[in-house]
Amino acid sequence: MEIQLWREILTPYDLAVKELIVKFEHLIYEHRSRGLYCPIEQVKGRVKSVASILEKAQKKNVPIDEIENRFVDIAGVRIICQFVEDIQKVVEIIRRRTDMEVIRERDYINHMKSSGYRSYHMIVNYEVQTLEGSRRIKVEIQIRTLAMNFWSTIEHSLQYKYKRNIPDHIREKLMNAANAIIQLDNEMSSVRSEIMDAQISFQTHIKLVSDILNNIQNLYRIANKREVLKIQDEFYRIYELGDIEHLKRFSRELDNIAEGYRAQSVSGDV
Ligand code: 0O2
Repeated sequence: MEIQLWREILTPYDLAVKELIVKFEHLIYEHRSRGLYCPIEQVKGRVKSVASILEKAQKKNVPIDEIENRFVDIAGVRIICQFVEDIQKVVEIIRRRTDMEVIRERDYINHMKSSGYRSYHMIVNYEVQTLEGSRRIKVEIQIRTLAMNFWSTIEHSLQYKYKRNIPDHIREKLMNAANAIIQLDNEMSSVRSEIMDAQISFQTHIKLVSDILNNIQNLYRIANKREVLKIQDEFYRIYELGDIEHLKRFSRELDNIAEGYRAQSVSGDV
């Protein structure tokens, strides 16, 4: 790695991170738009700063021109899940994908680091297209729960503050906090199905209402205004009842009405 060219060197890493974020966010979108629970809650990513690349190289005694070969986390993507069980689901999704090749996995969930750090790490090869042609980039994907991420963020800041020599009394508190996180994640797992049901029905409700409103809006263009106003009033009435099954029936009836109008307008066109 030539330091004076770091901007150019890091460009394909930046592209890999951006593409992967789009892909994982699209997975969230696909799940939600089908009313399915998504094991991914949030996706973030970053390209390691040149300062931290150099610091790590110095610490690990890696010559500058070997950095790109030896470091697997210049490009990093972090996937945050709600529940510990979701982590394995995400791991399986990544293993099945054909646009990334898993080359290494480290399970710090079942094998917590001595610091108290927990996360699942996967290193993948990911191909990007650049001006110079295609490049295979190594990306480190860290998968962890919201609670693990909270712990790790705090601990990372402390490592920075104490230049990686965190005093023992703070280490001890961090270890206690890491154990509390395990307990918190376990408690949350025990109500996972209830939380998942609540979230799915919330999303279904949002999608249903937006489908109905779209249908009503379209009807304004093709149907008799008095009839649309009647439909709208009926919608408000059913909406206020707060009964999802009632709303689903209304949505199906509305689909039929809209279909009828569309058929009429097509036969009128002929
Ligand atoms: P940063 O600043 O987050 O980028 P390798 O990456 O394989 O050459 P390493 O570093 O031993 O060797 O791999 P490991 O242990 O899998 O760690 C990779 C990354 O995991 C780290 O990158 C951190 O992001 C995270 N990590 C690992 N251990 C800890 C820990 O104890 N606390 C916290 N908060 N994060 C941890 P970097 O480059 O060390 O740091």
